[in-house]
Amino acid sequence: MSQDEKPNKPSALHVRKGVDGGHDGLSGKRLVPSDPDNSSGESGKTIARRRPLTASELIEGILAGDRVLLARAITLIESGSPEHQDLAQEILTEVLPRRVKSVRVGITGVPGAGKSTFIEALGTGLTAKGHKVAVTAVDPSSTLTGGSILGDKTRMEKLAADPNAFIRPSPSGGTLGGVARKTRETILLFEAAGYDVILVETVGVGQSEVLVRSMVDFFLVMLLAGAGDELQGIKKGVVEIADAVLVNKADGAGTLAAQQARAELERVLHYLRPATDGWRTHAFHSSARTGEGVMDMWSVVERYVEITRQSGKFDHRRMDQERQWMRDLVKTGLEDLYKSHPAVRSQLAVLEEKVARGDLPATTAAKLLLEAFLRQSNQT
Ligand SMILES: Nc1nc2c(ncn2[C@@H]2O[C@H](COP(=O)(O)OP(=O)(O)O)[C@@H](O)[C@H]2O)c(=O)[nH]1
Ligand SMILES: [Mg+2]
Repeated sequence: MSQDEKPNKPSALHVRKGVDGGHDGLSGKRLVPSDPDNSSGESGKTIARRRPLTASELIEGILAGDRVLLARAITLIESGSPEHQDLAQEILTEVLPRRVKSVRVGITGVPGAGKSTFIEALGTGLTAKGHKVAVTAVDPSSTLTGGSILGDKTRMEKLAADPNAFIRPSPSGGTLGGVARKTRETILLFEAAGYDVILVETVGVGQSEVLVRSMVDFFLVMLLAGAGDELQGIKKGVVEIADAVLVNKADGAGTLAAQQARAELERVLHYLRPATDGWRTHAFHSSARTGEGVMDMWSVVERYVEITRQSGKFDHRRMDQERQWMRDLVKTGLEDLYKSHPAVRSQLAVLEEKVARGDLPATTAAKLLLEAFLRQSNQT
């Protein structure tokens, strides 16, 4: 984890070293003695730090909005240890029905589009309106590098110091699917801790966008004018999964170009099938730097939520997302079992080779492998 937290930044980062020494999104190990959101009473002191907490202590803490305990529970979710996983599942099961109603917004765009700056402006605007805002990210590069660049707090200094905001950088390590699993579960904990607006940032590189789309209610695609970026977004199909398209950096010398790009996108969107039934995707422009257009974007989200809640689409999508997620987990689990199965492993390479050479029909080989898998699975 290569976070560049300065040790003496304003306090309220509220995140601390994880229970297993794993990362919790920050390299700073400083505790925050006067955590304004903290109701556990002991969290500012070191006692809570090392002692493994029980599930019920964590559950109570999360439900009470204790940020320190929330951070620790997220660390459990991110941990690879089966023991931590069990504890995390116990916590999730317990808090699941006790979450607040939230709006989950995914925000994508190429690096440099201004996502973090936008989230800073939006997030502070929302906490000023009385919302509790949680921010996290899905960073596909973190699966390779083990470090996360998204959701870092360098561009979100005000928000990071806001007692009604909670920023958790992208989980790292493992497959993109693994990162997505952690992010999904983290979102559930955010909601249990009372965060009613969840912002999920991701970069525009294909697969991660589809993943984030599958865990949010509203999907915002940020584009830049010029650089053919608006066309890029269209070509990649990302605009097709957007509930709104936002041309950022509409300020100074960029104002006109942004307005033109917006108009151009609006024309294109007219011909696309909207990502959400009963909702028309429109293009907007903003300046995350000056704040212009940022809260207008939120009004669009609010309108969207109102319309889709009324039509039932909002709840339906959430239910579909949960179902689909479970199916994906089962599928991945089965695949893992299959691949690690001794009988399968002993034959796989040979059969694949035969199939590749045309010595054996793929169907026959697949049947043989599945039979080998089932035969021995049943014995154990
Ligand atoms: N002029 C201008 N610059 C911006 C705006 N939003 C972000 N930037 C700048 O663009 C760069 C990248 O912003 P960042 O938020 O880190 O983009 P991200 O990679 O999409 O998260 C930074 O230097 C920002 O200050 C904007 O609305 N107008
Ligand atoms: Mg960023």
